[in-house]
Amino acid sequence: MTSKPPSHDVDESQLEVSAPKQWAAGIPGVMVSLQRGVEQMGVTRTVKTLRLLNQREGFDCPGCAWPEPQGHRRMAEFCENGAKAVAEEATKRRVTREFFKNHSITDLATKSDYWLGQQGRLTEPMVLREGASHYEPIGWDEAFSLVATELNGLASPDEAIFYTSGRTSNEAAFLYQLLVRSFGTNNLPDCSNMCHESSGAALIETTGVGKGSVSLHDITIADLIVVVGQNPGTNHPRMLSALEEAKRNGARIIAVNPLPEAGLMRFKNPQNARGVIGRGTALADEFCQIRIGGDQALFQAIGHLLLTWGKVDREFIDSQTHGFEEYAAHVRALDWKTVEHATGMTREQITRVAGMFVDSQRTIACWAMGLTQHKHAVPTIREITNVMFLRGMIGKPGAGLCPVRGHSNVQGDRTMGINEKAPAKFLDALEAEFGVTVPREHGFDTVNAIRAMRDGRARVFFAVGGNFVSATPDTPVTEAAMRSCGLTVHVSTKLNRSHVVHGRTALILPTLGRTESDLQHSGEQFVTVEDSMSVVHRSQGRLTPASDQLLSEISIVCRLARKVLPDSTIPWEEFEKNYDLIRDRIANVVPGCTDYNARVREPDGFVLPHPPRDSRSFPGTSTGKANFTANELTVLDVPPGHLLLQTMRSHDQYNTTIYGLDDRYRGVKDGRRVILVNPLDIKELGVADGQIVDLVSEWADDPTGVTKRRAESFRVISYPTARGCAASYFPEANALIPLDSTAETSNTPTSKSIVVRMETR
Ligand SMILES: Nc1nc2c(c(=O)[nH]1)N[C@H]1C(S)=C(S)[C@@H](COP(=O)(O)OP(=O)(O)OC[C@H]3O[C@@H](n4cnc5c(=O)[nH]c(N)nc54)[C@H](O)[C@@H]3O)O[C@H]1N2
Ligand SMILES: Nc1nc2c(c(=O)[nH]1)N[C@H]1C(S)=C(S)[C@@H](COP(=O)(O)OP(=O)(O)OC[C@H]3O[C@@H](n4cnc5c(=O)[nH]c(N)nc54)[C@H](O)[C@@H]3O)O[C@H]1N2
Ligand code: SF4
Ligand SMILES: [Mo]
Repeated sequence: MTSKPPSHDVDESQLEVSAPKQWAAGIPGVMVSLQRGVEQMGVTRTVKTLRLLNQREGFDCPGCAWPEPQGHRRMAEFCENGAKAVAEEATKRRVTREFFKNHSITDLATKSDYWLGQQGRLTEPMVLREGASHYEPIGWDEAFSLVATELNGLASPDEAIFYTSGRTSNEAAFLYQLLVRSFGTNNLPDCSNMCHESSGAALIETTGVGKGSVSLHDITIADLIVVVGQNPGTNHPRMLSALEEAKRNGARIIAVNPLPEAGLMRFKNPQNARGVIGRGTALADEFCQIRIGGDQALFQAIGHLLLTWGKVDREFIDSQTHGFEEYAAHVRALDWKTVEHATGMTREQITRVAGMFVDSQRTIACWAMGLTQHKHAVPTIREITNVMFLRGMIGKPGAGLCPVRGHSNVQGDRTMGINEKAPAKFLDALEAEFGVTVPREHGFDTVNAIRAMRDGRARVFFAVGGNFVSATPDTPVTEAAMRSCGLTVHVSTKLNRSHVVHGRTALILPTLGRTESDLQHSGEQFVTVEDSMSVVHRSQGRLTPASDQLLSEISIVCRLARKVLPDSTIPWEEFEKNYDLIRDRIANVVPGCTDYNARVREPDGFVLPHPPRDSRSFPGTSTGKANFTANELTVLDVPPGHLLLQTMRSHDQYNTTIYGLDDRYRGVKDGRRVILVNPLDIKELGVADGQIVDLVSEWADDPTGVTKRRAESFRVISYPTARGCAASYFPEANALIPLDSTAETSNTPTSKSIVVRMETR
């Protein structure tokens, strides 16, 4: 096996298609994780690294935000995709100054994110000076001075944008927002704006807390688990182990998805005999093949039936909720024809599903991007909370709301204040603790940040992690926005497209990853993270860093702060030397973090408070009760000749990081430019399976007057998706998503519902 990165970019002509799989994981999963590990890290390093993954004394998986079990941990407490995430970071491949000498920026700009990522870890700070053709090395000190000069030369701090992706540790995130706010702006967009922002918005309004209300243990003791708009087999693979345990304890599972995802159907757990040699465990008892965007209608209909049957928890409704009458009046007037049209499901199946809610004393609703990235995402999630409130399914064992988070620390970053609209109470506490004055006007979220750059209202873009230009919508618009900046800066581990679509001057600041040891003045440091179920715990890398020139994200923030804010009285230098000092401050500022240093040192860390979960109380809502809401039903209609396209992840990618070119469970091999279409739609639309088409998106309401967006050369694949609905991979299809097409309230791009047409080439 070789550790040489691919020298060619993706050749889509090699693409092969086979039938979608009926089950997930099993032995192929184990084989792939080992193979990827050895390719990138060699045998010894693979063994050493995987032994520490998700262990108490080791590091938190840089993959998704699924929690680790409390108490006993298995030797291998990770999944195939966790192993891939680690291999990607702990790779032995290196991007050196010679690499940048050999590749001009024009050359690099023609490469795919796959090729760029496969070149290996970044090893030293690099600068692309104004008008230069190549990145060249720059010392750390000079790099920080350059950023400080540019920032302090702006007409207003609001002309700078400070993005965060969700891998940043709590400590780094806390100091980063402190720096940004001390500098004078709330322009703190993050990946959450494109992800679970809709969940946060809906849950804060209805429950008072923008986070999920269940623990991992709750999942295993539930009677009924509804998995809506989520593909756990690929994106949260260890969730399948929890679902398996729940099934063994007698739970039933409803899967709601336009695609029959293998991981929702059957799980072969490689850690037990039944999974290795047997047929594994069947998961979904009921598969609802819903039309894209039909979930709001489905949950309104379930609410309607529960009310009609009188199968509601009167005691909970009377004592703990607000707005019931208005909600009840609204859903009583349900029109079944509209529901059947919106969902593509039969009344009979919806009735059966509602019956399963009635039969269950402990229900959990899980969801992810299939719900959050639509125009009506927030009302859709509010509709789920309505149904759960009707049955009293919150704040008791085995029941509750479970938005399953994406990035491993995206929830922690929010808790630490990475939020363009941080609550006033948080800002008050920050001011009191540090004796600073911070701005109060809301900053730019992701979409507004792009608009500001596009319109010349923002001139400096600084990112801790992520791949902004590939992850965001309307690729040509976003790229032009980035290019219009005076300075773009990326704190990164790996090369990506955001480094090669740059401002007048550009900096790459290479940083330590989760797997690597972090040695500071007071000794080896650890950091802390929060998972999707509000558990805060330690993470400590042990590997020798990819290069001796790397700085931790915390060092980068502290050193930059000293240059940008030379008169600051905040002890940045001390914070860098000893991360305990940062945690002492987190304890004083962040709600629920009292005694932080001691509690994160407990073997399993600690759980942040959550009143609805802990005491069935709702002090955080406007009414002090759980709020029912009456939501106008949205139905996504497409004109004849068009499809509703969702953009999703393959099994071989982590967002814009492409691990490989296969989507094993869906039967796609060696290529990514595909559109999955129902065979009946293929026929009706006059194209053929295997044909290459251009995708054209048409958005009639575009305020900028652009009506057509195009993504070229996608192969049509006949696939059992819901009628009228199609699927392509993100980020290849992002050019089709209009910047201004966003969710109401949360402003999240509508990445899961774009009206497209296939145009024959
Ligand atoms: N290996 C791996 N793990 C990851 C990631 C990764 O890229 N790779 N990304 C991480 C991140 S940041 C996130 S946010 C999560 C994302 O986790 P997911 O939300 O599972 O990711 P997506 O691939 O976007 O899948 C969305 C699912 O919703 C379905 N869907 C689409 N539209 C609708 C709809 O209208 N209704 C319903 N009911 N379903 C719909 C799709 O068919 C698909 O199964 O995963 C995290 N974990
Ligand atoms: N069309 C479409 N667009 C989408 C989505 C979709 O479903 N469809 N999903 C959206 C979602 S849910 C999300 S979360 C966003 C993701 O958006 P981002 O978070 O911006 O993107 P990632 O691809 O996760 O970022 C990858 C880069 O992070 C850097 N990195 C990795 N590890 C570290 C680290 O430890 N430290 C630092 N400093 N850098 C690191 C590497 O350089 C890598 O290239 O994309 C969104 N975009
Ligand atoms: S489920 Fe998520 S966090 Fe757990 S090992 Fe897999 S990728 Fe990592
Ligand atoms: Mo995400």
